[in-house]
Amino acid sequence: MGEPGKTKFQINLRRYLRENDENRDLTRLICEIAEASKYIVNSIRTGDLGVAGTSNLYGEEQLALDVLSDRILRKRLAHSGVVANIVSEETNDIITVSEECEGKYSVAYDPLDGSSLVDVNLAVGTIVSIYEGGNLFLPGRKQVAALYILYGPRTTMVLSTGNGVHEFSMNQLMEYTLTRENMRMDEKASIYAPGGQRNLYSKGTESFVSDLERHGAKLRYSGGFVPDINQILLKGKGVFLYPHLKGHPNGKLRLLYELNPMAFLIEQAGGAASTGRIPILDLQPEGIDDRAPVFIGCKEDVARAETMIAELG
Ligand code: AFP
Repeated sequence: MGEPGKTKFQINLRRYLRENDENRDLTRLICEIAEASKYIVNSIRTGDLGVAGTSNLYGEEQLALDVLSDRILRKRLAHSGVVANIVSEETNDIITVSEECEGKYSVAYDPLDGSSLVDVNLAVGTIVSIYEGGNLFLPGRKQVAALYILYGPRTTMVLSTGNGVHEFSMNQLMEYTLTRENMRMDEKASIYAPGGQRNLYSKGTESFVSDLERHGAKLRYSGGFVPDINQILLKGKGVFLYPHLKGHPNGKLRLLYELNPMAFLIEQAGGAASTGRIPILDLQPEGIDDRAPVFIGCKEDVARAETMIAELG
């Protein structure tokens, strides 16, 4: 399949999805998100870092880039013709695009996760979770697709539609072409990314991290969920945690548009994602601002975290 002389790893995103018989409307939705990312990456590279003056649901000051990225993504989704409902980290409630949900998709996204890192020139990303129909409050296991776009030295999209996890890289024509196919996690971590204040860790989490260090795992933490997860996935040997903390039993990360999409991708790569007690993808969302603790990465390490938390809390 494919043009003679054109290796599989030059195939662009739309052609890859088509050659893998993906649903045409889902392909259209994913390609619209890819298109939006071109404008987001340009706004990051050249955009105004000034403060927008408004604040989001969490009371966090919205940087102009947050607001701009949200607007870019939302506009393309709203005009795609295949979207029913939208939830964004930057807005306070569900945005209804179409009352007719049959045959359409609903999307939860964080348009610029880690935006506070842009003004110190660290990598940030867009995270997207996609469901069939109009209901965004389904367990993450019901996602039909999840992706993130990492705005780093290279701009890459990591995507799964339930048939493995693949990386596409933006080329000089700003087109995404396949660069890694069917990425797989190893069983054991050699790096770990410990979010949250260590002095607020429970005994179980503290014991888990000490055990990682005893086994020689190295700390790799940037403060950006997308680059930190991307490093763990591409190296295949890592675990990220933003655990339950004293005073913050649900940790910090949001379920709908941070944890569910990343858990879907990592499970598709043979890894695991847990609250420390149950799989992230089995959680029943209650509201758009749901948060949960998370241990995500190599299966063996996530299982060991669950054991230690069961024993020590
Ligand atoms: P922002 O999007 O508000 O910058 O938060 C980013 C984030 O949600 C996630 O990307 C990081 O993993 C996490 O916060 C880092 O949190 P800490 O700053 O508490 O380590």
